[in-house]
Amino acid sequence: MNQSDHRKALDQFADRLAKDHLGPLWDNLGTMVTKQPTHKVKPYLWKWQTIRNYLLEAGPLLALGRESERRVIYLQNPSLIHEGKIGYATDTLYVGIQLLLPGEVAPSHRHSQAAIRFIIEGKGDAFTTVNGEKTYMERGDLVLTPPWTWHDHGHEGTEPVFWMDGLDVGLVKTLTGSFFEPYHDDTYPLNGPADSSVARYASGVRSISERKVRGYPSPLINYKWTNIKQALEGLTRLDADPYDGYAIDYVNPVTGGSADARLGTSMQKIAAGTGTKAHRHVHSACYHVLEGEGYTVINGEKFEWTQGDFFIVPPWSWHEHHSTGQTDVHLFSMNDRPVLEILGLDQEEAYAENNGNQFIERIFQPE
Ligand code: 1HN
Repeated sequence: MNQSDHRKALDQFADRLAKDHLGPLWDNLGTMVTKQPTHKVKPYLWKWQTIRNYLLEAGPLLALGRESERRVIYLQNPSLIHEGKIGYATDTLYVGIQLLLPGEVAPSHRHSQAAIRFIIEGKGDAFTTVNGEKTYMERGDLVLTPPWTWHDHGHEGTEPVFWMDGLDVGLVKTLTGSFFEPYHDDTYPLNGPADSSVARYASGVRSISERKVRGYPSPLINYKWTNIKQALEGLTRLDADPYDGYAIDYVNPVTGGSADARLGTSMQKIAAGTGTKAHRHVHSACYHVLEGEGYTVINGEKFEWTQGDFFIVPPWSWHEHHSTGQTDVHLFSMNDRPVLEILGLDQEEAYAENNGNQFIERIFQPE
């Protein structure tokens, strides 16, 4: 048989297999097992003022209740809207921005997705309760809602409160693990004074009353910005990480592992006028600019940001951060690293060329 007859015979054989719902691995191995991670997630950037204005418009338009439990506008990555599917921020991660107005109640429910909140505007008079612990939310705080915990939000103050919601919606959907249950009442009963876990754990130590607490989920539900900022200041006496600047992971104070077992959370400080070298890793990340201005180069594309903006670093993508303003930059980010690490799938690589910095080939333009 010559080569083309041979190919024809193999193709005809594959057609016969397909009729019996079978496939030849010799034609498909390279698609199934790629040499490096492949995906459709593109980086994207959303401006804070756009999101904030839409939310304020949605304020009087949407009353909260059991019909519409949360006033949230989510980041819809344009590269992920296909085949009629809702696009999230990445394949695994979902990010929404929530507005709660004075006096409102976002009713209690629970779900199997892990959730975190990062407070963008708030003076400590709106709150979340998590399984009966009420915690007041201020700008810069990270609040945990571990999977299957009852949670509702309320507001005792006078100004609108905005926060970032991060959930592992895509991951849980892929793993077919989604469960949701509304609570029979708007609010879940309180089981003690407000912010008791902050009182017991906030300095990385624990109150002796907590000796019997086991590690899951994290007993601390609010990582106060004042404490995190102080921790970052402490780090500046040491060398900065070449790829992340001065950076911390939020951790569970009992286990030392990720604060939420599935959603990774970090805060990094890029000192005024400095920048990092580029690297890439398998885990993907959603960034929120808490303060400062600068840009991130992702696979040769420059994403310029200022306070409040959101951007995506897709899996296995070169990225580096640069501060351009007079003040230090603080970047909050959420990622899927804990899950990839548990599965032994995370990898990291440093950018070797050009002394570790990418050449800028394009400037990001919104689609
Ligand atoms: C959720 O429960 C909240 O509790 C916010 O505030 C956003 C997005 C998807 C699924 C559940 C909340 C959510 C969510």
